[in-house]
Amino acid sequence: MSMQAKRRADYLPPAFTISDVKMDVRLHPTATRITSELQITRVSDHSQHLELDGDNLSLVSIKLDGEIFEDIEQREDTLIVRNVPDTFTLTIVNDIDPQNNKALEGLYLSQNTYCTQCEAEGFRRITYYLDRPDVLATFEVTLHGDKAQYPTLLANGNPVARGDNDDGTHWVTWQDPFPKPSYLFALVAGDFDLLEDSYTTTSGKSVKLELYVDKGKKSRGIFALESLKRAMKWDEDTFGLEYDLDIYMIVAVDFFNMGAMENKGLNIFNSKFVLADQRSATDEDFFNVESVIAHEYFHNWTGNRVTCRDWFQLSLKEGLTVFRDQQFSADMTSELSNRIKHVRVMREHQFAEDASAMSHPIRPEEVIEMNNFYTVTVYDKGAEVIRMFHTLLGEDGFRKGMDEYFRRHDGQAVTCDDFVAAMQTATDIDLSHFAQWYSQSGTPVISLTTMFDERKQVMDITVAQHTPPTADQSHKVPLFIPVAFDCIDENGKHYTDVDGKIKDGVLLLDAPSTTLHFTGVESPLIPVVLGNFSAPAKVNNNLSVEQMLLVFRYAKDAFNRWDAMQSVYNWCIAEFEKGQGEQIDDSVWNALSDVINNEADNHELLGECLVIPTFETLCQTRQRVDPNSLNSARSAFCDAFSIKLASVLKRVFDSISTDSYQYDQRSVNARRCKNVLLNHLARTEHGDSLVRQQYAAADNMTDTLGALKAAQGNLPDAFEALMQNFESEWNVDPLVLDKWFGLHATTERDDILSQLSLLKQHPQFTINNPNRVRAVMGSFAFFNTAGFHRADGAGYKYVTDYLLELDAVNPQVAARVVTPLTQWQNYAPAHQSLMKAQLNRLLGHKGLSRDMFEKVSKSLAFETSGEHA
Ligand code: B3K
Ligand code: ZN
Repeated sequence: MSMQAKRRADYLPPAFTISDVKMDVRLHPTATRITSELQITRVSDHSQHLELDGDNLSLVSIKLDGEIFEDIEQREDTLIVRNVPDTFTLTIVNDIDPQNNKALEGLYLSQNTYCTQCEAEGFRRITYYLDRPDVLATFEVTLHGDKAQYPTLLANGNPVARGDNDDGTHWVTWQDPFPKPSYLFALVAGDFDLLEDSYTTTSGKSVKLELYVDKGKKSRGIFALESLKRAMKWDEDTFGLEYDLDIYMIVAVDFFNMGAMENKGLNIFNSKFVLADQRSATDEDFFNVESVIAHEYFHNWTGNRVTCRDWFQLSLKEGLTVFRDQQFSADMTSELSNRIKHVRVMREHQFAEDASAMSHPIRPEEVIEMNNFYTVTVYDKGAEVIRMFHTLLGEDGFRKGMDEYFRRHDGQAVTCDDFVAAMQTATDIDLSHFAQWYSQSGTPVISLTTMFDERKQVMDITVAQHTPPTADQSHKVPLFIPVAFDCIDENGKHYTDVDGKIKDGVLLLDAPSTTLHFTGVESPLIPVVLGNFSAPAKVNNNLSVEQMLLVFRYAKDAFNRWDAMQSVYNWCIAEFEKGQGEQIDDSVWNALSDVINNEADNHELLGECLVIPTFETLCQTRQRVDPNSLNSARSAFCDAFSIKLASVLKRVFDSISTDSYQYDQRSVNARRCKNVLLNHLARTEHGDSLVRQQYAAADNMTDTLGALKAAQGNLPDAFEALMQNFESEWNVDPLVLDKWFGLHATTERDDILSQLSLLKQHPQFTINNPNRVRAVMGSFAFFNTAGFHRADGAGYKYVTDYLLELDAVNPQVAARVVTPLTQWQNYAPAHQSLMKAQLNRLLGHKGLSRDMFEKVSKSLAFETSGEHA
């Protein structure tokens, strides 16, 4: 197994290409036979041999233009076919073992369903191929399988023929007329319930919609199918993009490494992102189903019709498609809560990635294992970069740019530079400086300094940017940053600068710093920056807590208002860290009480504003954190908050009536607000009865889970009793039971490690199912601060022991769960050495996967200087 890094700079076009593929697949649990007939043409002028990728395949035979061909050499990951002509047909027969494929890449058999996952480099585990995204071919696939066991046989494209054999098997042939890279290949065989529907595009084309779910789960698929139709309509209305095949299929499976996969015409989904009904799914689950369904659908244009030239360009399709799904979700639900959701992801996870050894630009330069680069940076920061294009070009300019992108590149495999060029040509706006966002990693910090001259009534505000060095890049350049900029005085009057550097509320910062001048100023102005999170940056604004509260009161931008409250909480928690929590002035508590009173009817904003920043978010504004003292300070603040504000919290809680369950934005906001309030009230004398009442009365999973979360950590007896009740109700339904696994794994208790061991012995737990592993070990490592960061290091060791086991089964999932351990640089020296000791154990392990090797070795090689984030 090669541990060598590949570099973006070393890209070479392929020496051969494949135009058409004819595949025949005879399904068998341990010996599935693949016959693939490839039409190959030499595209370079030199006389290279043909080198095909292949991984874990048993080669049976190989023919060139129908004749047995023996001038070949099998190496570890490649098959070299020597002295081939310029154009020829290669017929390869090989066997694979789906049943023992626990890594869930390539073709695997789980719970009596065959399915595939080929992105990024899984097709080479099915057959020998040029497994790279810049080789595009049409596919015709014939599947053969036992008819009783696998009545459904699916592949990409349209079904063109089918038949039965005498031996109890049947076969179906599928044709996909759109040339595609191998990573979009898919097949499925199983026995499902089917939901059927249809959709007529604006231009009148009728598309069959099919959703395949586990037997008995049909009613839980209805929402996903409705979401799909909304996404199809939205993409036509917003971008003029229609679906292209006659049929669109989605299959939900229980064993899946990620959320879902956009295979052409045949999406495969983790059932977590398909199945939802009122009883079993929370409002958040419904939201996620709709957004993932849309995301995969939107890939049909941004990803499939126009694909990536090489994997370094991943953000070309992912950043853009995440942006598209975010815009869709905002239109379907609410702009504000969507924006806050995404900013939380950026602050909790992406900023942490930037500060870690895995730091990389949205277009990475160097990769050992591609699966490690499906990151919050490529996806979420990538989407923020597209959002900045949208800000710079405006709605119409952005649409023109997208039209130009499709006009130029439909049917091609292209680069991020091609995308920028299309945007630039269509709008005639120079994007060359802006494009540095593709190559520079790290989180820029925007700092504000003010100078007020009371006599002249003028004020200067200097806005400076600085990007601290990152693990992968020590030298940084100033970026082109759209900084939404507002300015208020203590009476809430808004000001703009005299030179007009702020245009339409946005300052385009393209230099290390710039100074804005304000006149007619009677009292110091308060800068209100980065409205709607106009750029993926941190802000150093040095506001006093009084000023933050004024921002909440007067800012026009709702995001800024929410953010101001987050800063107030951050400031309060810092006081508790210093041991001065008790001294927080009554005026602050009174102001918080006013906020709650005044916004009592605005359930959306209040619900968001009452969420105290998470431990992970707080870490991003602190250095060398002692996890236990920060966690305790946060908790002490939460106690003080709920006790001091108990009566107003209770009054607003009582004022929110939630009628019988509806999934619409008004009810979602009300439930959300109510559950956030319950969480605070759980720390008060009302806690026990309120939580038990809500659990008993709940007619939906949002309120059930809301009650459990409120009880967790605050009301141990109620928690224990309600969790038992929940388990007996949902024991038969592992997807729902994952919520219960996750709650147990994130509960702070002294015996948490023995609790984890019990969870791992639970009849529904299996190391082979990524959802279960994420629910137990992922939740613990990512979110159980007290348990994972135990001062004796036992939490780190527990996770490491498990990772050693998991890595041998499913390296991709193991390499995800190891992330918190690799972020040792966030913590105090004592924790750093305990964490590194476990990373060293991992690195010393014989047979460590490439996935783990890359993350662990980078993390251990990372030397931090004071300046690193
Ligand atoms: N493109 C897939 C992700 C594939 C991950 C491979 N390890 C899902 C998505 O982003 O839509
Ligand atoms: Zn995607």
